[in-house]
Amino acid sequence: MEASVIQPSFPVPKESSYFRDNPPPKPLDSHTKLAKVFVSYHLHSDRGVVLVTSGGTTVPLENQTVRFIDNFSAGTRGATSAEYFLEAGYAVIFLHRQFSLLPYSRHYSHSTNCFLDFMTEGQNGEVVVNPGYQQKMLGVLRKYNAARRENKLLILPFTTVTEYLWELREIATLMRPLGPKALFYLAAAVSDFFLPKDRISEHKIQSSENKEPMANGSSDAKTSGNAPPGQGKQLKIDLDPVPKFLKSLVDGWAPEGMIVSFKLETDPSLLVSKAQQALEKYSHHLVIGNLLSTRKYEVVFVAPGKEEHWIRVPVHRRIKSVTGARPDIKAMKDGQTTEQEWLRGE
Ligand code: 9Z3
Repeated sequence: MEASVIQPSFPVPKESSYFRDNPPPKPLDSHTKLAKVFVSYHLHSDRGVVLVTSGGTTVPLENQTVRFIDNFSAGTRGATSAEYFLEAGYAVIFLHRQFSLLPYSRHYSHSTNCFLDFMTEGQNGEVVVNPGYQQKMLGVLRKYNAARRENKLLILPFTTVTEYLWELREIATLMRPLGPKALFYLAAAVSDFFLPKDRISEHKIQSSENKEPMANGSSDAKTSGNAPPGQGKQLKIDLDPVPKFLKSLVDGWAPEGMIVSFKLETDPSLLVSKAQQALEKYSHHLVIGNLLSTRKYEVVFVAPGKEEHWIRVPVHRRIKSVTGARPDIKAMKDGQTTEQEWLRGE
C-alpha cells in the first residue's frame, strides 16, 4: 500500500524497536535454514544471487485475523522478472506473497482461463496438453525443470507486512557474504502503514457492542475520536507508519549488494520526483517507477547522476490488450496469444 498523498506527520518508528515489538513469523527459522543452504550453494560460483520480492503485503486488523488491509498486486512483475533473472544466469530467491503468481506456473494460473482449458482428453482416456499449447508449455516446463535441477530457484512465502520485513532482513543478512554478487529487486507492494502488535485486538472486531469498535484493540471512547451521532458503529483504524526499511537494507543489512527498488504512484506528475527523492534518501542504485494504470507497458528508470529513462512496450503490442476482445477457446486452441498472455508479459 503506497500513501503518496497524505504525508505522515508523526515520528517514524526505528527499525530496532519495530523488530523488538512485532514478533517474527513462525516459519522464519525454517525459511532462514533454506536460504542459508541456498546462498552457501551459490557462494563460490560465478553467478549472482538475486532476491526478488513480489506481491502485496497485508495489514491484519486482528491477531486471529478475519479482516486485513491488502493491495492490488498479483505479483506479475516479480514472477515475470524472476524468470528473466534465471534466464540471465542468476540464482533467484523468490520472496512472495503467499498464493500470488509464481515464476513459470504464472503462465497457467490466475488467468481468466482455468488451467483445465489447457488440457484435453487423449485417445486412450489420458489427460494431455491441448495441441495448441504443446510447444509453449514444453518450453515453460523445460525452463522450470532446469531451474529446479540446478537448484537456482528458492521460493519462500510471506503474508503480512511484518512477515515480509522479518524475512527481508534475515535473507539480506544471509546474503551479505555474497558481496557485490547480491542483487535486491524489490517489486513487492509494501504497505506504508500497519497496526502494531501492542494495539491489535486478539479477536474479531465486533460491530454489535455498545462501545465503538476500534481497530487498535481499544474500546475507550476517549481514543476513538468523535463519532457523529448515530454513527457509533464506525470502525476507525489508527495505523502506525512502517519503518523505512530501505535505509536499513542499504546501510546495514546488505551494504555491498546492488539494490533496485520500485516506486508506485497513480499521479503521473509525481512519479519521477518521488523516485528521485527515494534515491536521494536511501542512496541505493536504481529506482524503477511505474504508474498503477500503465505499469504493464511502461516503467521509468531513475539512477544516480543519470537522466531518467523510460522503457515502453511498443504500441502495437499494447493495442492487443486494449482492443482485443476476450479470447475464446477456439482462438486459444489455435495457439494465438491471448490478452491474458500479453498481460502476463509474454
Ligand atoms: C511496484 O511498483 C511493482 O512494480 C508493482 C507490480 C506492485 C506495481 P503487479 O504485481 O504490480 O505486477 O501487479 N512495487 C511497489 C513498490 C513499493 O511498494 N515500494 C515501496 C516504496 O517505494 C518499498 S521499496 O516505499
